[in-house]
Amino acid sequence: MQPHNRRLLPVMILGIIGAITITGVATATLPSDDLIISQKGKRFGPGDVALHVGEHITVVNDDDNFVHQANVEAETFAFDSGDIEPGAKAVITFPTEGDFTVLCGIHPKMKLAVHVQ
Ligand SMILES: [Cu+2]
Repeated sequence: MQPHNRRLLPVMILGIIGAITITGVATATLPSDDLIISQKGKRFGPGDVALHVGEHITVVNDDDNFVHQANVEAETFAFDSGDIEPGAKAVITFPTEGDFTVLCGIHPKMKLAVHVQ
């Protein structure tokens, strides 16, 4: 490999990562069985789900009086729904395998375990 090609390598890697990211967003719009997660009673229901890479969950705030959130903070990706008002929902796509915890930033006891393989 010639010296000027080596300098291109980081750029190429960034390009590949960018392409993967764009693909991840695109798959979120593909129709698939919707896995609905309730937030009623200030708890995620069910509290434990298993997915394949690229699949998503739909978190629905079906509580009448509470604003919730659905946040993921992991090494491989992060998601922040912001406030989910009663009746609103957030869709979270999981682009990598691993075990993740979805949290509500408002109610620390709300936890959803997501196993992605
Ligand atoms: Cu909450």
